[in-house]
Amino acid sequence: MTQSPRPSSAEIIRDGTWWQSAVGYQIYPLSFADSNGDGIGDIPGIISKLDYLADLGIGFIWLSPVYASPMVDNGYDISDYRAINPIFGTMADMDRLIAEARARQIGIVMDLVVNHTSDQHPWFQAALADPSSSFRDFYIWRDQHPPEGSPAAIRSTFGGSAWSRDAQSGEWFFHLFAPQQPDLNWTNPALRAEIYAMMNWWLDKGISGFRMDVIDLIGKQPEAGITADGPELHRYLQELHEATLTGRDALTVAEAWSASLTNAPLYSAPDRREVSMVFQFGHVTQFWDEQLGKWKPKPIDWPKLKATFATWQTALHDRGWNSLFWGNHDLPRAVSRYGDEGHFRVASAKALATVLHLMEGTPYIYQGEEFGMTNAGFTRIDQYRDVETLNFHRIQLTEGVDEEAFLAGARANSRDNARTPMQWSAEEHAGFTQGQPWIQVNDNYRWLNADKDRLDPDGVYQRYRRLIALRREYAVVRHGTFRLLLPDHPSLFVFERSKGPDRLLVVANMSGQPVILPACEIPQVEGIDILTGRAVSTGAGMELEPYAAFAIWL
Ligand code: TEU
Ligand code: CA
Repeated sequence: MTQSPRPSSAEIIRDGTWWQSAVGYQIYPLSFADSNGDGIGDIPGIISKLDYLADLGIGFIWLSPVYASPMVDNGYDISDYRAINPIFGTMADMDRLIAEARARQIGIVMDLVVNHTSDQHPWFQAALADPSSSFRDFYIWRDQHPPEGSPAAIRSTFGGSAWSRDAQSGEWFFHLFAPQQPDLNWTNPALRAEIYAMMNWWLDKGISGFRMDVIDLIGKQPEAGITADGPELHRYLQELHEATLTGRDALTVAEAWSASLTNAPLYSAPDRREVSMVFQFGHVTQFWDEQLGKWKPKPIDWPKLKATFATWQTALHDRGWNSLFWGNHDLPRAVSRYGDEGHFRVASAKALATVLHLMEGTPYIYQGEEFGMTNAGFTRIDQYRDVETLNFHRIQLTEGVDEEAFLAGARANSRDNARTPMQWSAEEHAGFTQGQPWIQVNDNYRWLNADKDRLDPDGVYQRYRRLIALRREYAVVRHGTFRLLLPDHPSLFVFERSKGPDRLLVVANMSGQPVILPACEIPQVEGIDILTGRAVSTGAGMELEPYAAFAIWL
């Protein structure tokens, strides 16, 4: 048995880029903080919470879309890339947000939605008004609906055909999402030039980067049945980088549902000049049903989940860069999906944070995750607002799925689970708004809120705060190699990070049962848990409480 020593690594960050030591925080503006009582979160609301975020210690905000939009898909349908949606505020508010965030050393990362626009965008309006206009070719058209079964007969992510008819010209346009979100034609160099000019315009305003919405779809070739990962994808990304990012210290994160162990390094390899990192979804989709997908989730299988993380950790070490996340605005709440939202809510939220934040990569926190917010718990379809959920409700009921079965799937995986308002306090509407919230607040806000959790030294928020600080403090957390121990254990998540002489052991019980530490593989140490400062021991036969999680120097 050894007394665990402090590592030799320096406190000052000398390695890597700024985003390799920073933690991101995603804000879904509709549901974050409402400043004017209309029930809708807004930019002044975000500004009022910057001190909260600075205290948490985050390095940048990923801001979901605030651009002008008819809000068919909550802003992922943009009608003007250079204007702010009035429900969120003004361009002056946006400039103030950028400046106020920067004053607190927080960068703003904008959502870049350039796979498609809104059908209300002037480009699409011009394309509709005059089929001979140069804007017609900014979008994707064909004369006829493709015959069923042919390669071009692609389905939309939100249900139904990906082709819709323009009544005036009789031609069909392509949309991988809602019909109100026509896909842009990236084969057109004039379109690409417009996008790059717009990106430079935002970067010149002082933002710190972009989260690139479904960017793996821009190389699509619908006629060949190719959507994700098309042959031109990486050429476009390299061109985009050259035209916008060269000479800037910006962060780019590519949302890529198609990212695989083989193609992920193509995006984020330092010498390829594409993006800083990808969001890959291996740990998400591995627990979806083969037929019904997210609407029929499988239970989490920890050995499989650990294997996925371990493979990605190893695959991208020195060859790319991982992004790390449990949730976002499209996914269920982390603690509800991977932990226990009931009896062990606090412990399991902390265990999830611990294992994720002590891996290599840039971690992202989704608003409310930092104090353990749970799924919406909606029981009726009229409580939902999300276009995807409402569409699939209609479609699946027509196909014979029964209402209760659909609602059970939605309760587990609807995007609205993450979109209920931030629970700031025990005040009415959780302190989110003085008015009527656009979507129902989770009933549990009276006892589950930021104010309450923050006061608890053993709460979820303080654990996140500590983990964020540790990433800045220790090079081994940022850049250490990863080694999974006990890969087959059904509930223990144990791994070692090492860099030079520094070795950190992370141990977590991801179950609601006490677990006895097995003798094999785990080194025997007694020492101080770097998360809590309390004494811990990893001796064989030691009992770990449900969802216990600690980290100790070897
Ligand atoms: O999401 C991509 C996407 O494909 C999701 O819609 C996802 O597949 C779905 O939730 C799984 O059922 C991005 C944005 O994050 C999402 O909010 C947008 O709706 C979508 O793109 C279109 O812009
Ligand atoms: Ca408002």
